[in-house]
Amino acid sequence: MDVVTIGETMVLFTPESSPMLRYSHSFSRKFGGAETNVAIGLTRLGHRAGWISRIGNDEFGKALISFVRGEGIDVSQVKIDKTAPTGLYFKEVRSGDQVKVQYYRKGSAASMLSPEDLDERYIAKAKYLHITGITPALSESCYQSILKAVSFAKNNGVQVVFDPNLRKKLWSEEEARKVLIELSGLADILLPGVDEGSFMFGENNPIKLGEKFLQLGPELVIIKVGAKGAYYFTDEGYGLVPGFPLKTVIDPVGAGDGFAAGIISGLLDGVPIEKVVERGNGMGALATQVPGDFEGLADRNELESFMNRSTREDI
Ligand code: KDG
Repeated sequence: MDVVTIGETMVLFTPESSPMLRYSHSFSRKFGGAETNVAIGLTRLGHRAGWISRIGNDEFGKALISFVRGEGIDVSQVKIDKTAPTGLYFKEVRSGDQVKVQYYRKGSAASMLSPEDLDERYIAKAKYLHITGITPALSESCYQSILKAVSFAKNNGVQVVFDPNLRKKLWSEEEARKVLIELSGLADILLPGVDEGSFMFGENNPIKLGEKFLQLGPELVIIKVGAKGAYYFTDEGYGLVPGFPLKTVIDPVGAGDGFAAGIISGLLDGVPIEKVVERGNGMGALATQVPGDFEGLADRNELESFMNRSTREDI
């Protein structure tokens, strides 16, 4: 196993007969969840990924697990919760940058995940443990599960990759800030957006943020600055890797997950840091070109040909 991830995947409905949730009377059924989006990106790039979660003992749970399994992800650590339902969410994208999401996930099966669900031997087999700030927001037992998974990773020399993925709809700002800073300090590799950094520290300058994050403990910090690309920071210095210019953004949801998949893939392949970040930028950019949270994630050939184009404006 290359990467193990933990979190909730939901059934996603997007409006069909009107772009607005309020007026649409028909919906497409899809799936979405930051952690499986990352796992899908990784399997498309040829890596092996496993997912830890709970799903409901319902039709949506069955559809969801078949789908994730079909993407080549190991689902042996996904438990079926007998009492709680699979979470749902609805997403409206009016134009590339105007997105509204409505969750129906309170008390969901995934929010029942508890530390007893985790098998240390399973996490120990991975090279990276990927976690996000969404899972600890779901419930106290999810928060405890994340702490436990991190301690299993640390006991076994598995590197922890943390993407803060701030979701203000899920918890209070105070709680979010406290836990996101705590988990940033436990990570080996940290992937915040500049907006998340400013939420955590009240600082908008990416260079100053990079220094603050490094002081918390991670050995590699990569700060996303939207279309401009991303800055990387290590003890040896920092640099900006420019993003790929795009003519349009069709659906920005999942771009950060594509980015994370590209970064972890580059690290697994041992390429130089600039190439790691470039791969993250490429996967993140491609995720925005197709409706859906992960549908645009590329395989290696698609990614290579996108990154090697002399002009990328024509995508
Ligand atoms: O990063 C994309 C995710 O936000 C999306 O797939 C759904 O996991 C999700 C969430 O909690 O919003």
